[in-house]
Amino acid sequence: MTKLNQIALKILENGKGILAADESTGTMTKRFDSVKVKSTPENRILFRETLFSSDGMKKYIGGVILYDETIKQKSNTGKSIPDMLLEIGSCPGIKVDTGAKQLAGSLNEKITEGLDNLRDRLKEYSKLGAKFTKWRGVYNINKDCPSKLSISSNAHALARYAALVQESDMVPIVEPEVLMEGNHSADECFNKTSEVIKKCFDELILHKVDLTGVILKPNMILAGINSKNQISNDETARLTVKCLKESVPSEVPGIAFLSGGQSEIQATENLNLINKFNNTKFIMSYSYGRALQQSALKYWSKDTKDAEGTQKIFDHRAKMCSLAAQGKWSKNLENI
Ligand code: 5MM
Repeated sequence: MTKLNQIALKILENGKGILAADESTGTMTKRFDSVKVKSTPENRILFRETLFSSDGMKKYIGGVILYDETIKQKSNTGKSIPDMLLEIGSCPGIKVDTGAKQLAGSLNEKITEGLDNLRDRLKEYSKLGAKFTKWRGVYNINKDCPSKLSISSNAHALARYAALVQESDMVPIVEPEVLMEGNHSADECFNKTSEVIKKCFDELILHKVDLTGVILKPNMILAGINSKNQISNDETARLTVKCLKESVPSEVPGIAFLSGGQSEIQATENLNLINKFNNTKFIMSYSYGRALQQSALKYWSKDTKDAEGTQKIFDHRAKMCSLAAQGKWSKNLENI
């Protein structure tokens, strides 16, 4: 077992998953605006530290994806955030892409940037304590998209990123997110997601990335949010497992889904069903942002000093996700 494979397994084994707390300042400001909290560096670390110091972190969160601002902040005990996480047995990770920009030559599609100086930035993050990283490519579905150009250029960027990350002895999370926006069918989501993931692995292999030291962070297979033909959670789970079984090389140790705008309960229920139908060797867990934090953020915004109450809500959500990652969740467990 390589060191990178060990890190990937430590993050995802035993029903643990990932907390995606890597919202850029712009996204965090939108989240705070929605609950009427001022988005300042102090408030951002206060909310995040409230989650990071909860009981549930030790039991259910194997890794936290941080944002550049957060990895350099200190906890109120004076410890660095990575040290605080390492102490409770959770791996600190870092988002290293610099965002999705307009892809030249495309019909309004995006290419994720951040390769410039990446090798040096990775050295710095590794010194700060990061054990893994994240890079997200985004794809829309409509009659012309995602185009071959967007599929191929994002896969190329993801592979170059992943190769550099492994060179720095960290585990790359490869996140190709096919968005839920639109009126496409679940079949179209299945076909496009399969094409996107296969292309990513073609490029990862070309760039000699060690697949045993990679975590894939994909979307689930869903109909577009504006589609009249929504599918059941059962169908989502079956199609998602089928897609990943056919598109992901067997060496990959783990898959950690994004929630992508699903409600907390839907993201939990779908993950649970995915694990019930999982006939692969992949660990199937979570790397949720909104589906782990939404209720906690709402509660916290009413009284930002009530750490205990906020943590109770976060711990419950994390426990439900962890049960779902083992196929042991059921709706009646939601009543606290
Ligand atoms: C947590 O949000 C992440 C960062 O987004 P921005 O760069 O736009 O601020 C995002 O990449 C996230 O990690 C994934 O999309 C998964 O989050 P969700 O909320 O979809 O589970």
